[in-house]
Amino acid sequence: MAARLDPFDLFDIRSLLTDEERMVQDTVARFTDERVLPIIGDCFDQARFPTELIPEMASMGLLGATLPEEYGCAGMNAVSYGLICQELERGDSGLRSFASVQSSLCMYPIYAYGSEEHKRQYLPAMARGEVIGCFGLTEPHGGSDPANMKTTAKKDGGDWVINGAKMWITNGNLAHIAIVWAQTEEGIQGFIVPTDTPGFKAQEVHKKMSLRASVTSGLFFDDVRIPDANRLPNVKGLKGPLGCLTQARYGITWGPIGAAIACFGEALEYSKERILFNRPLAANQAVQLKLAEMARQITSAQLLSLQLGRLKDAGKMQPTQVSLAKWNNCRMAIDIARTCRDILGGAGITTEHSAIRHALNLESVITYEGTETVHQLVVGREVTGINAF
Ligand code: TGC
Ligand code: FAD
Repeated sequence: MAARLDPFDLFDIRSLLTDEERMVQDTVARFTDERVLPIIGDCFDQARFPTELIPEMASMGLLGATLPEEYGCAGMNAVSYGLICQELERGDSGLRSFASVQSSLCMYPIYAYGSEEHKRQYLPAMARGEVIGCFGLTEPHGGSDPANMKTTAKKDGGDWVINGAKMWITNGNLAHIAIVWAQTEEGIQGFIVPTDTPGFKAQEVHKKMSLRASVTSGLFFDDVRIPDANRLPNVKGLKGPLGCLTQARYGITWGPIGAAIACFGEALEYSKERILFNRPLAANQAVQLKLAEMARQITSAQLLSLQLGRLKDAGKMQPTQVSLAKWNNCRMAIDIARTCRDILGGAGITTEHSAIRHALNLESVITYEGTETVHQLVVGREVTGINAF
């Protein structure tokens, strides 16, 4: 009889990875198993982001992982970055969120749009986890339409004066610097705002039922004055922040695969051990159909993200492809998490098991970085040629 397939890798995706990619995945997987999983349920209960893990994540090269070594970063490829996101989110979306924001939304714009001084000043310290960043794009009146930006930056001599507010900002109360997008007379521009600048305030969002092991904040700017040297000089317009989102959304296509695998693994074990009507739960056709569906969905998502990563490494990835994969993989994961919660019965409603925590987290993941509807409309625009926004 042929050897049984790995239920978490039915199409042997591992064999498509390079030795280096496998090593990255194994290293982060070990970190998640040994350092994240033992504490993350309590962190979620206590609404606490485990800041004590930041130095370890930094020492593994997980912050700004794809940026060049000359700036103190690990110089990994896009597939390795994706695997990092997958393994972190197998622990919790909050850990992956932290790494996404630091890497793709803060270090990337400094690298892509910043001056050489910006890169030398910030990137090595951010890779070491000594300087934490947050990314302020969304505003309270509507995140899906960032073109309608009300936060302004007005030139005053050699300075800029920023006024306005940003909402739902990951890492807001942890951050030493905020990458802030503001409307100027020359269109939207990005600014590096040290969070100790007078007039800047970060206020943590409480009562969250999702991403509880992550810091989410509102940012308020009341005549925040910064020098022109803090402006990102190499981009103007909405394509600046949207370019960062493409990087982060790419990573997010991988992350929910990890969350789905965590839930699937837990429900698989549980359903084999739980005896109901004199047989294991997993012996029922109705349950096997659910588990088989999960394996199918996970396999499809893995293939989608791997191909996306190969396209990205070849410099060919298109934003519409990222939208399709973000939509598909978030939908796949949230459906799996909810079904796993159901398979666990009453036991599924506490954070002793991970399904409800992942399901709740994925409510944010399917909303941030472009809601499911936004990504559907991006794909709709591509296939019809008609802009429905
Ligand atoms: P449009 O006005 O047509 O385009 C403006 C310019 O941007 C370019 N562009 C892109 N560039 C790179 N990547 C993309 N994905 C891009 N999409 C557009 C475009 O070519 C154009 O350039 P140019 O040179 O002609 O000026 O804008 P649009 O119609 O394409 O955009 C509409 C829409 C709705 C898709 C966009 O506004 C959008 O994506 N809205 C959603 C906003 C969003 O995702 N916000 C996320 C905030 S950050 C966050 O949630 C972090 S959570 C992180 C965590 O905790 O993990
Ligand atoms: P809205 O834009 O008001 O959307 C409300 C509803 O309307 C949604 O269902 C949407 O799909 C729907 N909708 C919108 N347009 C259309 C349309 N044309 N047709 C049909 N339906 C439509 N932002 C940052 O800038 N930085 C961060 O670090 C960050 N971190 C976040 C962390 C968390 C935990 C969360 C929850 C959000 C975070 N966000 C961040 C914000 C996030 O990007 C926004 O929540 C998201 O873009 C949606 O914006 P909104 O919440 O204002 O919803």
